[in-house]
Amino acid sequence: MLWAMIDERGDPKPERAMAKLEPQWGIGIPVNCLSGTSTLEVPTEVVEGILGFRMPIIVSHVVPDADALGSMLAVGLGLSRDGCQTKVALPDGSLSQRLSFMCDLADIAIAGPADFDAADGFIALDTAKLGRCNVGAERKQTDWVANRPIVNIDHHATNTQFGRTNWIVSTAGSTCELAYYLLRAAQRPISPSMASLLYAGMQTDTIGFSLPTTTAPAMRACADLIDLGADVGVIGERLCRSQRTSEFDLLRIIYANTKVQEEGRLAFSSASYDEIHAAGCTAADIDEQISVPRSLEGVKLAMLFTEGRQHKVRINFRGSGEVTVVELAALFGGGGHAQAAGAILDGSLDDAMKQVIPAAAAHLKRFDTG
Ligand SMILES: [Mn+2]
Repeated sequence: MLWAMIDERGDPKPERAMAKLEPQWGIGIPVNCLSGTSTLEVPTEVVEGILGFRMPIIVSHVVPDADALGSMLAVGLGLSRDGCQTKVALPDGSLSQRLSFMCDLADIAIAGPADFDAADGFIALDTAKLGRCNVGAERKQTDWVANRPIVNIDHHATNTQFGRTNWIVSTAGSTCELAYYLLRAAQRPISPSMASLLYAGMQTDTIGFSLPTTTAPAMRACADLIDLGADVGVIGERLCRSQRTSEFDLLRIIYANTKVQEEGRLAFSSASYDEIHAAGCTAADIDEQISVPRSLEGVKLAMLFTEGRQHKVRINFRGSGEVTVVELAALFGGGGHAQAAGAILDGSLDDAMKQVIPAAAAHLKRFDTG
């Protein structure tokens, strides 16, 4: 199985030349993106790879979250300059209601069919495997890469290194954190909008700076972004306090459908195609709702089953404490991070639940100590 072969967790520490960034202390007010206080080594070939493009398309994963969108839009804006026409891949219907404000922050063109033909390469961000790239269902069936170079930048432990150049840092809390260092290493200016986009991705992928991936360097990177003009108040309001009634109604369903098993250690919920659409939502709006079953005290393994498209059931897995879930997701052809993973099953919601819940209960038992 593919997922099992790939990459252990931990810093990959590539053995190649590094463009080491040094903090520039004592130079007063930050003048540009090079004045940050947080550092991470960015492989030179990655910097050269992204700067070598003239007409790249930036790609992230299907059902893009704030980390995918933030890194894609900020890198797209950062690379746009005389002599480089950058576009982003964002097929119709793939943007959630909640995150549409992020596109409003970024004045960047969305790639159309002619752009895909003309592109001299791709930058993939926050995307664990080629098949997850958000390029549209039809294009996905084709050889859309056509031997052109891909620079692949990600923090998923299960990344398949599908790029010609790969920079995978599975210890990073977000791809936006990596994108920040990348833009600095490439000496590209970071505008206040770009800073807000990167900050939004860092905030959401660490669940509001509440996961252990919220490291001191990550917080320093956030401080740099605030210095560069990230609007913390506006981002917080848009991400945390701007739910539409449709999203709120979907949450009611997720709460009502939540069930608990295994002495309170396994919690799961679901939403059928009819329930999602009756609430006024679509598949693009499903993401954060896993936080509902996960929020119960004592839950070690949480799952969310959603049928955003008919007979396609997406399952989000979350582990806490010592419980990892990426192996469980891999049993069903999925992948992701150690404690946050996903899979998609064909068939009915009932069948998916009947198949996955017992496997999850068995998986949880492996972590029993007594
Ligand atoms: Mn991410």
